Amino acid sequence: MSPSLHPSHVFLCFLISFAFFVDPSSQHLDDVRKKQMREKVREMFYHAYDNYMTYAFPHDELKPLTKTFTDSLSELGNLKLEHLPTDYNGSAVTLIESLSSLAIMGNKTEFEKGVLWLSENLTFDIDARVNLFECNIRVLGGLISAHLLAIDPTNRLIQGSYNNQLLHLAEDLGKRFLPAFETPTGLPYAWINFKNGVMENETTQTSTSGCGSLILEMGALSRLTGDPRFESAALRALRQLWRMRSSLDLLGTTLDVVTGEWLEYSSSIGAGVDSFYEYLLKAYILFGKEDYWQMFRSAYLASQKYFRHGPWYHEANMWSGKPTYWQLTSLQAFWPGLQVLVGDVSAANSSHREFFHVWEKFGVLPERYLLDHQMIHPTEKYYPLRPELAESTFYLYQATKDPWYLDVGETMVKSLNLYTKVAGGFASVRDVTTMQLEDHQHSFFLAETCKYLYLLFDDSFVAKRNYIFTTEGHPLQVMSSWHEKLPENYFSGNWTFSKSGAWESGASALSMQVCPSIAPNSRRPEQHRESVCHVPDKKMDHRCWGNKECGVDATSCRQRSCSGVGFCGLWNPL
Ligand code: DMJ
Repeated sequence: MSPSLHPSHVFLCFLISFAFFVDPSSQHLDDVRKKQMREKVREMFYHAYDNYMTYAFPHDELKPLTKTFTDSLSELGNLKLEHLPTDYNGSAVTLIESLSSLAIMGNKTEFEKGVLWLSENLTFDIDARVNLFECNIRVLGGLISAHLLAIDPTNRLIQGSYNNQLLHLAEDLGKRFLPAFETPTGLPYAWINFKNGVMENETTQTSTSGCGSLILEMGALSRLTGDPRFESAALRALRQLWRMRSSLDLLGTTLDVVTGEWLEYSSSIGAGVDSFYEYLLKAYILFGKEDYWQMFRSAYLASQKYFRHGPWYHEANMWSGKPTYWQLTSLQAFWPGLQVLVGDVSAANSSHREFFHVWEKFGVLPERYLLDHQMIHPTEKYYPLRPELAESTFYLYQATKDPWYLDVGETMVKSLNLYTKVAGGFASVRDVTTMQLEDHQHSFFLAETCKYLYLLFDDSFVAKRNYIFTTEGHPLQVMSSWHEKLPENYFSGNWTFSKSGAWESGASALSMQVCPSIAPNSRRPEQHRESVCHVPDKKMDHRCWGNKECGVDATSCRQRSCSGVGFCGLWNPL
């Protein structure tokens, strides 16, 4: 068994304290509900998957309204039609993205069929210009993760023989990425042509996440193939990016890969930067290098200092730290999930609640919401079936086992079915104020949105093994052989120390003492830890006859009471 710092282990710290309050009858109700919800999510996944396979495969993504396909994905930004050979049939991106979800849902037949098809048909020897970041997280990540799942004997996903075909494809793809890194700075071009490398007059502009979120996939590829070039290229780029930070430990959003100059100074945890933070922490978990932790620690502390405003995160100028834009973006909703991984559950909970309020207000999460005007952005009103809120809900439920997160998941499943399900799959929402739809089912709906909702209601997959999930939701197993050195310490203050060398079979973050302290923070007594105090109401619908049937509020830790009309709530004045 490999040692790990897997999320579900970090979560154990919280489960232990919460377990004392769980009433067996409500536990049973939760279990029944979880099974029902899991089946609803499974249906959603197959509705999206089957329609893709029927109407779009082997092209990249499904257009669910017209039941056609697209290879010129606006998000993937790749495979512009004018660059495609006439016999081009797509790279089956949605199939690649679905493999790990199929594995998690236990569909061995479809997983094996997909692997075989890709082994025999997928080729990258095409004259196509692709976005490096998108291709890395979707295609390279999808292939590597599926390869790891295929060779894991506990899953028994492949009945016949498997000869590392997915790894060979991944290696071929990785080699095609390498020319992008041949710049004076080592920062990769955002676009690369599979066949011809970097094209003439290619744009030199890229984003922080574009060159700072490659290390998981490329690092894993190096570990699996023994070819160090992939990891070295990604690491060199990451180090260069980190050198370019301001004295406040902030990074801008866009930059020039040739001159190494920042083009956009506004800094945030959202679009253009998001997965840069995510990959620092996850690279540390996967590869155990102290470097990653040091970078993450500084970057995380700076984000809390300069972006955080109560539960919200605004943008700030990387040089001055002064706020720039007061906006909530849908992509930011991954942040609470990341905070759970570092053990900052209380902060995660309060931000997550705000994101969910916005979801409830509109029915889904709009792309951009103006915090200073409390209104939706006039042009970015869309919801392209993004996964981030589901992702954070899954992490928070793992951390707390608070059934409230199951309610959140249920609400999301209902909204997705109500507003976005059509006969031909699931369609993106063009305008959340009218719920007008758009003819696009992004592959991340299968790779992430459905996966995280499924895992929320059935986490048996993560209970078996220690995984981290890439930014595209593809699981990578945490293995001791990939670790170089264990960390000696974490955040000072409310973080405890790990005992080096304490890895053992089934070792967890709890047994290694790397969890944040669960005792109330004596220096900041006003900060309550959500769910350490939480006692659910007796009835799931919160109805009551008397105060005894009401629990303790998860966020404020205040005793709830029964109102005159029979509902538990925070009715007593402070
Ligand atoms: C996904 O492709 C990845 O999660 C990426 O990091 C940014 N967001 C999209 C889905 O919203």
